[in-house]
Amino acid sequence: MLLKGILFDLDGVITDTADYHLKAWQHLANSCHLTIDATLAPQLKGVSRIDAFKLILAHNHSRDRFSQTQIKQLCDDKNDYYKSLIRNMTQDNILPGIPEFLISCQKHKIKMAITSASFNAPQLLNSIGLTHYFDHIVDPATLVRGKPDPDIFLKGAHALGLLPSECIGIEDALAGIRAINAAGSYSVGIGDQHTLSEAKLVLPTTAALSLTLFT
Ligand code: B16
Ligand code: MG
Repeated sequence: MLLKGILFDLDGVITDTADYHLKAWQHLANSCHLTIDATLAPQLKGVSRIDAFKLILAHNHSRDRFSQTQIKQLCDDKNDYYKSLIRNMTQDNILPGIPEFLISCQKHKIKMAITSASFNAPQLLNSIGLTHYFDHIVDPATLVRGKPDPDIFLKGAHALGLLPSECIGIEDALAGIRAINAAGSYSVGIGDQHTLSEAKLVLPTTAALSLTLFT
């Protein structure tokens, strides 16, 4: 494959915010007497806010406990808490090796897009000063279906003017790896080899990212 584009997940790939999402879900779950155990926690990664809350409800056998209006309000509450956690984000929240990797990609004229499910992505990227590296940020509001559906990665490649097969996707969540594979891009997982075994390549941390792996 001649690599022409990279489709980056944000939370857990560029920033350490995956833990902040989980913290905000834990906070909401506690207030509703719901539990999030070690099996459920990784399943919440990468999926949209509403889908994550539905997973929490299903896991607690509480699918019908709240009305649609209440669900929307509780998701807003989670987002308010999450936003309070990321209010003071700085460059210190960028994961190891990411600035060097972005500089190297830019030098080699590789196009880059953000393919994050998060509505907070543009603001977060601004806070950490990385917006200028990216040619496009896919707007999650335009998605028909969230990860693991390939939609977000297909839109990312298209916005870069590339075929999905000319891109790699980098993800920390299984839902994201499945979406990349379904889009027809080369999937790179960041994290646990066992959890992300469906990825074409798994790296333990972002510090291991290097263009030499893909050329
Ligand atoms: P928000 P990513 C995802 O971001 C997170 O992994 C996931 O935990 C979160 O539910 C989702 O964004 C939506 O985020 O509530 O901020 O709109 O991993 O796709 O960058
Ligand atoms: Mg992620």
